[in-house]
Amino acid sequence: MVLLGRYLSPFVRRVATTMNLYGLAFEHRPLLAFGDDKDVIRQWNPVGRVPTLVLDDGEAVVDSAAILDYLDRLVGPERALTPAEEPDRHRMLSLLGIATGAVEKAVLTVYEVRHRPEEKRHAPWVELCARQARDGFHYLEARIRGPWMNGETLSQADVTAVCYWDFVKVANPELAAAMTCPGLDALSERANAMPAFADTRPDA
Ligand SMILES: N[C@@H](CCC(=O)N[C@@H](CS)C(=O)NCC(=O)O)C(=O)O
Repeated sequence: MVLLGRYLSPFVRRVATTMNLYGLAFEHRPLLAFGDDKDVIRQWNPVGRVPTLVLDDGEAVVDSAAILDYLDRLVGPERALTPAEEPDRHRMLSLLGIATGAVEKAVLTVYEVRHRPEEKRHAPWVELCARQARDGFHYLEARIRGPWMNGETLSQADVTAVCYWDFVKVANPELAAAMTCPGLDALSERANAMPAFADTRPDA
């Protein structure tokens, strides 16, 4: 399998980290979803976005949630980091949805600076995105129930929360500093001590 996209992308990183935790071998191609690389990604994904996972038969799986679901089915319910059974499953998927909403809003604050000239930025829109990101990460912060998000056992909630939180700290440090999430900081430190996370650091 070949994973397209840089680890600075929180969506790529959560896929790569999950593959590491599952012990699944893959080739990593750190393509940027902008510029010339986008045309390379378009060979497998018409919208040129990452992560895109190219399977051994050349078929591509697109969107990190779809890729995680594919990987979970590959390793089976006993090893999957997202529970297969209800009610745990919808609770986990809902938490992941909130986390993804929060980081998507943080990504927009970064795109605003990187891709829009200063005179064309709309401050109320940026502030709204920052607020949604803050509210989402504060929700995650309040949901930590032990050494890991769900208590004693590492789950997809930890992989996703850590990859997303680390992204904000690297890509928009001012936004991260304004949030104050000591629980997520501690979670990140614990997770990044593990090779599965350390090997995918966004700032590497
Ligand atoms: N919902 C998608 C989001 C993926 C995404 O936003 N990827 C960004 C990189 S962080 C991207 O490809 N941006 C380029 C673009 O949207 O054209 C997922 O979870 O995989």
